[in-house]
Amino acid sequence: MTTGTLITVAPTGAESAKEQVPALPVTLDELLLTAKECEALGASVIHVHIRDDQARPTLDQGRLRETVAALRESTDLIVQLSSGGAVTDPEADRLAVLDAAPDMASCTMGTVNFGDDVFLNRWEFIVDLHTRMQERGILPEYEIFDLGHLTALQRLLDRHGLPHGGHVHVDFVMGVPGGMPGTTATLVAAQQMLRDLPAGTTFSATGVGRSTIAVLLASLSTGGHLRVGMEDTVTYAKGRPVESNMQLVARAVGFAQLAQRPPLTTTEARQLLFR
Ligand code: KMH
Ligand code: ZN
Repeated sequence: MTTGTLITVAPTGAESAKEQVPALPVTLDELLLTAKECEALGASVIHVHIRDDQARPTLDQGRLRETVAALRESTDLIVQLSSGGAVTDPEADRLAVLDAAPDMASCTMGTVNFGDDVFLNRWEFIVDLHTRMQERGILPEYEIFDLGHLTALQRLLDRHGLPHGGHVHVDFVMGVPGGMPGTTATLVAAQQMLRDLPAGTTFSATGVGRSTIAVLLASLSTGGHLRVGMEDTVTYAKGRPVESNMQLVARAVGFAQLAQRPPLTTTEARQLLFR
């Protein structure tokens, strides 16, 4: 059944440098302003990476807690912390992200080449993340960078049970150099593989870089949801840098409305994910 569109904004990420992308929100104030404006436009979930005073990616526990509290104070967005961090972050720090008690956290379902780097996600680490989230009532967003990650997710759920609350939500992160391509054909293949996952599994999709628009359109037309933001997209169109996350959310909202799948409110998003 086709529903409205869950729009997740991923405003910062861990990959872009502030010097190269000045519009990137890196301070708490910048993040809060972005979050409020994106919520007003139609976002209902925020996928959060934070930065230190030098704008470098960090998993500092104090800052994470402060960020979760401030987002809850200023917005009604569902707060999803990244447990992926940066490719250099140790597993212990990535697990400790859960101590900041977000509503959701990402859980990447396998190792993937990531440009010149490797984004390492060992099986035991994935199991640890999944079971700790189960125990603490944090809803995972299973990040799928390659089709085999869906097979790993099926194995995880078979062996270790459903997430807390029972709803399974995945996010296809497409077009990472080393992962699955951001094409309509690949998204359709990924969506077909969801048949092997529990009934009612929902998916979002995001296309990194040049695959942004192809993935956005494919996701809307196959009943999927959307993730947009400067974590994945820093060029709006050929030769035009993204001016703000709001520009990307506004574009996604426009496409969703054209598809007659308007953005879910934060209340509707909670009903979808936490029912
Ligand atoms: N920064 C990437 C290495 C996540 O947030 O969980 C991992 C990432 C996925 O962004
Ligand atoms: Zn991320």
